[in-house]
Amino acid sequence: MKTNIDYKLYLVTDRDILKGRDIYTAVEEAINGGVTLVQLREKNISTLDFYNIALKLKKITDNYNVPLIINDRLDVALSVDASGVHLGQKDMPASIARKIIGENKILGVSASTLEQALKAEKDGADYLGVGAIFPTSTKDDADAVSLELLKKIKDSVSIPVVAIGGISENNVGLLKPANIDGISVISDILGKEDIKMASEKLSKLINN
Ligand code: TZP
Ligand code: MG
Repeated sequence: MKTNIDYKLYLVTDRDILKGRDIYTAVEEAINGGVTLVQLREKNISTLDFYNIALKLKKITDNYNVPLIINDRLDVALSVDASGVHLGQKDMPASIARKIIGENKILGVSASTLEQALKAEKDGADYLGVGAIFPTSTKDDADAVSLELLKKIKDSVSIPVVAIGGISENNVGLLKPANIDGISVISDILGKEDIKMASEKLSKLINN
């Protein structure tokens, strides 16, 4: 069920950035530091590996009552009974995904223009991931979104808006005027030596 989802500190996983550290321990530390939502994002992986990682990660997120969202793969999301799925602009169309996953699963959509944001909302998205709001080296094909556009998107839709891309403890304050619902972070949490402390820092900054 998707009641009262807290989008404030949304962790997206990336095993490359973990440099061999265990993804399950990393996510658990991040949750202990204040992460409110987790997205499992895997690229170049077999379906079986993706499924197994998702299944194991869900046991951890369930322990903390933190929703688990699966990037791109509706089948993986449904097979482990994840809380939802996150789709990019080149993934399954949101309207079709909504039909497949039903009303009770969370549907997130990436948007980097106002048109994409409005369409995603119309197609049934529960929230938007908007970015890249700052330069990032984590996703090499990310479109840039200005702070002005982020604010415009937030003001134009009624679903929650989460900013993503290059967000760190050093620049998160710049997002304040956009009045968004949360931030989505990879490297400023999973790239840090102390993952729990990194999430605590971000959590404090967004809850201050
Ligand atoms: N989508 C837009 S930017 C991005 C994704 C997945 C990468 C965000 O990673 P980081 O390390 O927080 O910049
Ligand atoms: Mg995708």
